[in-house]
Amino acid sequence: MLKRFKKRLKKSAIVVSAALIATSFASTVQLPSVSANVNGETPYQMEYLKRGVVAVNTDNGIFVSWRLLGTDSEEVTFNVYRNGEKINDEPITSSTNYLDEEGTTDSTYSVSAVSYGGEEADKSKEEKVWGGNQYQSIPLQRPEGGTTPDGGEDYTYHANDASVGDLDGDGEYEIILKWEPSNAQDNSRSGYTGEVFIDAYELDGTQLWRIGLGKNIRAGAHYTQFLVYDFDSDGKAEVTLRTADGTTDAAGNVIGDENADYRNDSGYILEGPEYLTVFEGETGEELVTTDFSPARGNMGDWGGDTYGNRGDRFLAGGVAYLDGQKPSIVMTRGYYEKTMLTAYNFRDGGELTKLWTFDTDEGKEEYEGQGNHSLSIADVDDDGKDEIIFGAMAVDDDGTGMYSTGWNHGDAMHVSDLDPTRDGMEVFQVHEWGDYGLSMRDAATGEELWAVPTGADTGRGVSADVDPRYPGAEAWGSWWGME
Ligand SMILES: [Ca+2]
Ligand SMILES: [Ca+2]
Ligand SMILES: [Ca+2]
Ligand SMILES: [Ca+2]
Repeated sequence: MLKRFKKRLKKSAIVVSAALIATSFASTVQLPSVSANVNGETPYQMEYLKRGVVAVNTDNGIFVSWRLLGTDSEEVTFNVYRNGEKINDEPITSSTNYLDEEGTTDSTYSVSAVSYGGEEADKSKEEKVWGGNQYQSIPLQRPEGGTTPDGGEDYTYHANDASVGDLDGDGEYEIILKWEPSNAQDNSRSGYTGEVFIDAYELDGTQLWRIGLGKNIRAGAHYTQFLVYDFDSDGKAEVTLRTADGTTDAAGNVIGDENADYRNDSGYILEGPEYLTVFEGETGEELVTTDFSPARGNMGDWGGDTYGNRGDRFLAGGVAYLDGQKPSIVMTRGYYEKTMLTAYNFRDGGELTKLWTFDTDEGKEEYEGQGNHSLSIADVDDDGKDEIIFGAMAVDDDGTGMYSTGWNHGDAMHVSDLDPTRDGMEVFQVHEWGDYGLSMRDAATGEELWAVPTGADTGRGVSADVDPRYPGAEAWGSWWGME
């Protein structure tokens, strides 16, 4: 199949997109095993989440959907209630949704699970139908705009990246949102930027708090990422990110030197301390701050520039169960050349403990230039501990290099059991330069399964099961400028 695909590529003058690669994949995606949990052998910390019932209006009635929980038995069935009255004749056995053709937008819905012959005592709370549309509008509190110090350029704010977590431990998610100023800059472009803010909201739009990152954190897509997770296992999620002198928590406490201003004449911040702070999710208050790792060091060491185009590219990389039991924090810096990752724990005692740092300058040159703008966390060698799949390379749970394919950086990647006919997981990735534009590999070993040379920056790509005629996932990518 791949050979045929390659042949077709060579013949075509321009392939813009949607090169659907039909593969010999089999069967459907497996749900995580829940039986171990039911038997009391919970292998790792899980989020405590409620059923999450959502009801939306459709042309055919009210569509109700809800969560399957990791603690549900494999035999679990469900009952759906409209205005307090059960509406399903038979228990719902094969899905976590229900279309109520008799429902109206004034109806309310709740769901209960039935396990081991008994209905759970605690039915979900009554949920209203989402408006007349199939989405929920959540009001936000937009920060006031401002003016930059270099000649008075005005800027405004727009909602940017968001994450979710249960900040207050009630089993329902809150939304954590980054506000980006209109003068945010890519690392490659100079210029002062407005301050970056992080907000938290209840799902009804109630604002919980706001953190201001201050003038020593530049605004742009690659400077501020954040993790939201319950890192200390108390049932409530924390928020952690890179901070600097002048960052102000939601209670008004200033981290570091509130008067420091490390911006240079081009608006870049290339000196001054950098911190890693854990904020309490419920209040937005600083819990602990430590020196940020991976540290900046000499900007020139990160590759071919000294203004941070390579050395100031971060990922608040991921939440990884590095010990197989509890979550750890993974932060990264650099991916075009020099590449570093650091893992921390935030656990009992409220301290941030550094576990390890991976540094390509320590004899790992083959890992340089392999990382993506994002990463995936997965237990690819099936030892119960998570690995970090960072673009074309992988780092083991203990911070040692697992492999580097050498196929180079790319913008998009998917890690899953994409080919169920093979043991374990596979990685599909697109690449910006090098031998391949698209590649599929064994996630644990990096072994090439198939790859497609495109001769071009292959900027976008996806792998997912979009066509039931072919088992497993399909994969496709897009690029310009084919020979
Ligand atoms: Ca909550
Ligand atoms: Ca917590
Ligand atoms: Ca593993
Ligand atoms: Ca597989």
